[in-house]
Amino acid sequence: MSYFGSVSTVRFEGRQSTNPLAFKFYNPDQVILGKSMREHLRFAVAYWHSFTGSGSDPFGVGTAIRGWDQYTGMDLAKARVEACFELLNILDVDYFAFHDRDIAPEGSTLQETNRNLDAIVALIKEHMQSSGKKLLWNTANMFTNPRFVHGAATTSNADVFAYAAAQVKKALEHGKELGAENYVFWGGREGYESLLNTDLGLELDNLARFLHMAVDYAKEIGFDAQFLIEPKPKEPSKHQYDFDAQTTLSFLQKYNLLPHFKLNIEANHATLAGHTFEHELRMSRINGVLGSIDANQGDMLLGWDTDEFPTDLYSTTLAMYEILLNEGGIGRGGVNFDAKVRRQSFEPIDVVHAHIAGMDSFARGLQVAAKMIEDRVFDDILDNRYGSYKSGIGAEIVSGRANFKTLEAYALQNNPIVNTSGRLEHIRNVVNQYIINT
Ligand code: XUL
Ligand code: CO
Repeated sequence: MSYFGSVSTVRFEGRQSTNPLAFKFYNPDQVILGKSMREHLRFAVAYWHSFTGSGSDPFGVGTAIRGWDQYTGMDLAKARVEACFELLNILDVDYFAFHDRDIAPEGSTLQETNRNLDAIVALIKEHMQSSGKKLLWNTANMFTNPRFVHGAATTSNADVFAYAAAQVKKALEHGKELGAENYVFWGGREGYESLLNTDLGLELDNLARFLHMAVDYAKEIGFDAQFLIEPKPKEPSKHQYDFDAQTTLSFLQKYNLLPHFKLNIEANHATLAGHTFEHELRMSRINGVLGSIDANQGDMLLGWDTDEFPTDLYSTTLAMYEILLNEGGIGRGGVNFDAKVRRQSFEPIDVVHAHIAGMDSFARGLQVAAKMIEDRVFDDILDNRYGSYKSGIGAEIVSGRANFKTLEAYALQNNPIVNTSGRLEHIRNVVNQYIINT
């Protein structure tokens, strides 16, 4: 059974190609700064958008035409596995990512739910073994079921906390079984609506307790995936606890969780937090916690998480710049397309086009960012701009020799102060030139 028609594997044809089913920039074997594009980018397909999502929105039912929708229950779950591995082959993508509830239906008890999951995990494992495809990360969906109405690890109901723990325990076991390279925590319901009925301190302490238990259990069963937290400021919760990279860093630090976690930075979550994608990536990078990315883009005219496939070259270039400068690059992480086709793009082939667009946009971003690094574009800009710290009073400050008295003595005789231009418009011009000419 073919779910994507007679599409053969998408290949690199170069920037002049007019074949809609070819890569124009993503050439998996092209070596850039000592590593192939495939190794730099480690693309992943997101199960929930490409195989479980239907194109529904709050005002309308799903529009997506998907061959697997002829099935229900476990047959549907099995058909989705087939579809997933078919798409990975078509795109020549090595990785995928899923939530437990994406891959198998919930039963009427936790026992039955776990049995369903075990069966599909076994099927996925067979497909992974025969295809060589790998699991970038798995996670537990603790936001869809009504039991999580008050949260999961931050719920007001201890019975729900226990259920969530059982769910993550199982997910960690499945992650180990499938050799997941990372494990993600995204807390859609870990937040609150109103302080009028919320014990903020207890909820945050419980979240930390929960994460420590997960760390301990992974260690106990020998699951050595990198743990990732995926910050998001809002939606579905009004105030989400993992608001952005900086907030999450201070939470991890306060609760002694920093050694065990890195961050999974998502572009649209960054913009919802009032930041750029590159801000969140830089904040993570300079603090040594940039672990992986969820690649998508938001719509600046809309205030919610639209999860569009990334096509903005300016953003992918600056994102790849951060990843290239990150120690070890993307490391065990990857570029996971947490992105969905628009509701009007309802044919299966649209999913293929969407991934080609995203992959080419990141490949192009990688090429441009690498060239800017080779040419030391931003190094020179920063060396110039912060040159005053290289000698004299600036060198005293950064070496720790200065204090308020020595600085006052300096300031009293240093008159007038001279500032130089930041040259921002010129710099934007240079970035545009690199995007166009590289
Ligand atoms: C939601 C989101 C999630 C996480 C995994 O905005 O990004 O799909 O990536 O739970
Ligand atoms: Co995400």
